[in-house]
Amino acid sequence: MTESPLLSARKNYQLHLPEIFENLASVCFEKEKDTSSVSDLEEIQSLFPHLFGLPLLSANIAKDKKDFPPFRVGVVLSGGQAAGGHNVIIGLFDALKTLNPDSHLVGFLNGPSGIIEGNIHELDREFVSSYRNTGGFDLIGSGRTKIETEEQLKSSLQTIQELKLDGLVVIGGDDSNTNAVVLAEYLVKNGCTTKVIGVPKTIDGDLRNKYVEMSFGFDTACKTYSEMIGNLERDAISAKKYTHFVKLMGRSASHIALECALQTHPNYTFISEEVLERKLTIKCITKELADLVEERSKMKKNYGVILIPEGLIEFIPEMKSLIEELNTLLAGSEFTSLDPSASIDKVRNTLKGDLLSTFEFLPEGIQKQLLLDRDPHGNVQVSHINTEKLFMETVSKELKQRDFKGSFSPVAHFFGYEGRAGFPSNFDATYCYALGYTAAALIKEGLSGYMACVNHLLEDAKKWRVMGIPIISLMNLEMRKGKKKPVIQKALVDLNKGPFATFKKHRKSWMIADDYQFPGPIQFFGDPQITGRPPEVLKLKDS
Ligand code: FBP
Repeated sequence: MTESPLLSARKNYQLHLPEIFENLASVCFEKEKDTSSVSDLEEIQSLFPHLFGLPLLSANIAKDKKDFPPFRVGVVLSGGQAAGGHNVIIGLFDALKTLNPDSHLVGFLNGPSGIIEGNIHELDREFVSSYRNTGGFDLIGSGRTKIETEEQLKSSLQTIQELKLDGLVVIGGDDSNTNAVVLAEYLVKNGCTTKVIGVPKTIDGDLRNKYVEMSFGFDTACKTYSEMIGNLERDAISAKKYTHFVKLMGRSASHIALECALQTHPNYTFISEEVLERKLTIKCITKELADLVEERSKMKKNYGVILIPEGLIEFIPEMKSLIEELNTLLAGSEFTSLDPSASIDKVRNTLKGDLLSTFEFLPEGIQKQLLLDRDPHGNVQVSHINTEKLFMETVSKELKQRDFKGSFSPVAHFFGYEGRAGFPSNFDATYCYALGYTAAALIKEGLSGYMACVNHLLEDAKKWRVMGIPIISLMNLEMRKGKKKPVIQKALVDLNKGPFATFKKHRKSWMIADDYQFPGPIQFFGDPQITGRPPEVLKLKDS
């Protein structure tokens, strides 16, 4: 099959690197400051005695230039797809070959299970280059296996030793980077010198802090969704008959919904963190939406666009308590072999008081979705819960009770998987290539338990700053599968500043005035200031 003209053009897109990498062999890392963990210091130190307290590092150029022996490095893609992952691998490959042309890069197939099982693919230039600037993770595949049992850790160690790896790069989100540091600690404890480096990936945008300004994939996902939301808005003002309920991917935090709202100005956008702060119940949310539909209808606007972050369900206080209780119940052995209907009955017989009333209030479809298996990291699979349909149903009922005379024709959408594998934006493509180089630089300096970090992202790529962040410095203890576990703390939307404040200032006028914006498809060609433009939330972060 012939390549599409766009695919050919994308493969030739020229990637720029931070200036410091012009001299990769001389890149060294200098201490910025000491670190500990976000909280639970004692417990986390006892779990990671070898890697706790590593310093925060920033890259510099050493005076002397060293020669390096060939490196042997393994790379794994972990968790959900995020556009740009292929460029991390290509950046890593190019950097290792620059350090020594005889270096080897092996890919672990289909996620962390590839490490446990020793399932690898030796990567060569021709093969990796054919994936340059493409989306998805099909170069080596991905998976969600959590390396946690002694047996899994032992098998991983064995694979790493058999392959004689100098380094292992784990490209993943908060849970996968947690996985990376657990493995790094295990390797040190067992006298293995292989260095483990994490790379911040996730469309959710919640792997973020003072230094990691953005996880890769977020920009492409938001631009993809914003194109589609803009199209729906155009459709809505053309036909004037549908109210579109759009659920947007992004497991917990509402960064994606906020970014898409800033790009497209829909009539209503839920920000889960605010719903939690305002302690909104399903009833309150339903009332607010019904009020909006009525008000717009009075102005003959029987249409609209509403954005719902997929994590919303976990932030509604009554649902949060219910989900926490269900997580604990489902972790119990008596639930493991039950079919969905039997599970619903058992849950009904076990829950009490308010928790039972909340559960009973939900449509049966949602009840079943809440009982689906948790992912290997213990997360509720919110992408499978039809929150948009839940609110379409409750708002319809509410309007009937109010004897609403206008017309309300809701249409459900879920924009999720289609945002994770498209061609990376110029921003993500360039950022990822630099992250791959950073991972190689950290390994060559013999560092382990670090996350590759490239920041100052609002500046020209040449001026981006390169750092190493100790993964443990991002960790706290959280309840997972009924037990306290060390995990990277998710960054939620900050309700006190920046992007949210801008959104809050304008949202009232967007409710009624139809200030819809139509960003159109991702721009790949033209003025680099426009095509390389990073997400709005990053631009507004310090405002
Ligand atoms: P990561 O945290 O692994 O990056 O994945 C994020 C995500 O895309 C969420 O937005 C979504 O809820 C989830 O993955 C879907 O998971 P799956 O691909 O297993 O259905």
